Amino acid sequence: MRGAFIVVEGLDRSGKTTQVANLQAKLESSGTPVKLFKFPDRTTAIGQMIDSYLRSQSELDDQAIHLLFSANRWELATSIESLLEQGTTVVCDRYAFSGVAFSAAKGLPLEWCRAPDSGLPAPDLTIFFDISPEAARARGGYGEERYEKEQLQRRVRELFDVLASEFDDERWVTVDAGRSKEEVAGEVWKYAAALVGKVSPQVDKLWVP
Ligand code: NYM
Repeated sequence: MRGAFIVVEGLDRSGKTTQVANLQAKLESSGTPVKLFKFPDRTTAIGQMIDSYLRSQSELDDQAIHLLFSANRWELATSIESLLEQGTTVVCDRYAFSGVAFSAAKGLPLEWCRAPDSGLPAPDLTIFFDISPEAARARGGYGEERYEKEQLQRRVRELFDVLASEFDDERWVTVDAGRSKEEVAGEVWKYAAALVGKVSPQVDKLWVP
């Protein structure tokens, strides 16, 4: 049985990273082999260019940074696919949905943004962490990196809604991330536990008609 591919998406400061670590620990203790990915993966050569851009240490055209974010996923796509085929569950902190939502929020056309990620391994389930931009700001930390501005986050949230509307309830679920860590963890676990061991043998391709 192949591994499940679970993506966690959401606005900045929605608590994704904490919950992804928690989910990894729970899967491991339930005996499910699991590997965590995080995009952008700032450790690769491409990832270092992205990191420098996000920390405003370099400037890039919107199109150029968009393509680097996508290339950063493609450079790990084969590893993700092989892990899934070997039976390892892959949990991913952000994926192509962040890629499209953040770049389209800056004004690039949505379909242009989607094209470079078309054909990546498709998640079996995307768990979207929904939080109002006001609540995210109240958690602290906004403003340290590019994109951490309330108006942009509002537009990103609308664009995530557009992307979500293309998936059925089996493939995309929304979690209210404004609640306590324990409540959110409980709901994430409910979705993950229902999926692991029940995925179809084939890994689908994202955004391929
Ligand atoms: N981001 C993330 C993008 O703009 N495009 C992408 O493809 C991805 C994966 O990078 N504000 C943005 C969203 C975040 C920022 O992410 C860094 P994180 O999870 O804070 O490291």
